[in-house]
Amino acid sequence: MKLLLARNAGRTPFIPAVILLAAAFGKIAVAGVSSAPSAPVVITGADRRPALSLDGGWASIVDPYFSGLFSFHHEEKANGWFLNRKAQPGDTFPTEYDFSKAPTLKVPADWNTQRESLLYYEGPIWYERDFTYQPKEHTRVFLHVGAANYKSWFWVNGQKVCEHEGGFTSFNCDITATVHAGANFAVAAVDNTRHEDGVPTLETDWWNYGGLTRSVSLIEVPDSFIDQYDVHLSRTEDSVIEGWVHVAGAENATKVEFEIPELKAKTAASADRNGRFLFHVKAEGLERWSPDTPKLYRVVVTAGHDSVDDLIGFRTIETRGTQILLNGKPIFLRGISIHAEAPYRTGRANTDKDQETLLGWARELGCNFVRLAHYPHDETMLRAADRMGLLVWSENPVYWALQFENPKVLAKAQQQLDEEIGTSRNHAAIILWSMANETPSNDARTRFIETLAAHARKLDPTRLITAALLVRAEGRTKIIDDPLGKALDVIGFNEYIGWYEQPPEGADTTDWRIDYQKPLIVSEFGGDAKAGLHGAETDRWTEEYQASIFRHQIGMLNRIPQLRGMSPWLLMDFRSPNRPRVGIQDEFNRKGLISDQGQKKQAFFVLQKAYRENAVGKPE
Ligand code: GCB
Repeated sequence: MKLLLARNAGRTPFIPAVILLAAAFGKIAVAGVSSAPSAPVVITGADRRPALSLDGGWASIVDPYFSGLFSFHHEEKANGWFLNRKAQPGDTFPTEYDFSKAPTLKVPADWNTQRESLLYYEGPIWYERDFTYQPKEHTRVFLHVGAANYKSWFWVNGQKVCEHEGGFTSFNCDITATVHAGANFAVAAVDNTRHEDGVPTLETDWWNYGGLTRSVSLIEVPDSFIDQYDVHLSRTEDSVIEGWVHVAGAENATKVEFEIPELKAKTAASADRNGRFLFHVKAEGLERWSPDTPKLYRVVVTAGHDSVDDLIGFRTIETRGTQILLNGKPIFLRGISIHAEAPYRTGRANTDKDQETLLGWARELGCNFVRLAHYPHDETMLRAADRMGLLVWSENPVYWALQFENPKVLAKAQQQLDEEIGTSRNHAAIILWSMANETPSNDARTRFIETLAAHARKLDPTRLITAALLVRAEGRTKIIDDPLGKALDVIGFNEYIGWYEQPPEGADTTDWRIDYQKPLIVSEFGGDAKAGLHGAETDRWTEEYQASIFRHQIGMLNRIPQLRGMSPWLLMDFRSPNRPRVGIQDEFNRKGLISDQGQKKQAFFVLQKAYRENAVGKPE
């Protein structure tokens, strides 16, 4: 699209047919020549900004061939038939793309679970919604998109404002120049087509939910505003809070202030010429955040006319030899893996209630830790984890076999990491950034993920870097020696003894050789069971069989001295097209300890007992 805009500079402006048609049918007035859209911006604490919600019903047009954007010779519409015809006054106009007649889709939500005909849909869908707005002086307006899977394009009043790739991170499009007083309209095209050079790529084991899956809003900030800030507890100095604030469009010597009113901690100085303000402030009497005391403080950052008010907890996380230290003390991570699948209704989880249900179950299980697989989860999930005291493993979607040789794919993974860390860096709950899941061991892969790990460390040196590795075997011995381990602080590994290999008792005679003197987390183990299906312990797919896997696994894992955590696969059943077994899976991965309808399976209680009685793992 960008290319095309450039090619057509000075000629008819590029405006997709759907927008012209919306205009033609009385919904809109088409704006003039579109200026080149700017790249989306990362904003920390966007959910703490005053906002005009654009959630609710959006008119929707399903466009499997993307004919709204491409002509019959698959060229961008700038020179296409629709636009040329439209350009001639008096022409009648085909009415295919008429938003005023289109049915609505709910936002935020995946489209797949909203309409039966869209359950398997992979392709583009157009969204349109009207809104009224009153511009204010010296105010910038961003269209904030919580997530749009996988590629998305946005226009406001007929002008393109941005495009984005990556389905699980939030981004912000500057619409200051396009929004006007009174009636406005926004159009989005969202395309969940899978791509070989995508992140993730063609193969995943989850449903490819498409759409504006997270909240959309308009957020207002002053001309010069705080786009990103990092606030954390010092690892080296007692009760010292440090970090930085970045002011976008800062004028020389913009005054920046950082304050935690409850602790009477305050500091102020001028931002440097790059708009950066580094701070370091004593916070006597600070209560540390932990799973037992998830204390959050109101933090106020002010820069010139801008001010943002956040809720932040303070804790440290580090490793010492094979230990993980939370607030300086060894901890064992009693965890569970979670997909962003909504309890009871399926589809994408994105409400406070969804997240509280999922994390409430994790708490009930006895967890102090959750692995949020396999992509960054919604901001509402991270806020809930902060509130409820659950430590988080946050993961980018480098899943299975990407095109590791392709520099464009690396750039996409880095961009998603920038967005993940840029938006989530102040959540006390997050202790681990995970770079990848089950990637094939080869040089290109190792270089790719080492580059990501170095990038993540640069963005955030205060957290630990991990990845879920694959394991190899020599006879009865399982070996963890993937060269990627060198780049990690904490080694994650997945294994499925009792399900994809051997009966559950296979775990009893398995030995482990770990080639890294680093803390170890078993990031996945488990097996499928259909809730309510009973039988002998040897009968696959039954609750008894799954419970047996958990019993034998726990026995085996207790024999690995450096094990410091676990996040079995997984809390709740989730949709996956890879799971077609009729009557059992019915396109759900059934490795949940809880069904998608909330029924707890026997294995839930096996793990709960082990966690509650501290019968698994040792912190040191
Ligand atoms: C894995 C993957 C996870 C799958 C799981 C399974 O190793 O990491 O995404 O869903 O196995 O159920 O096979």
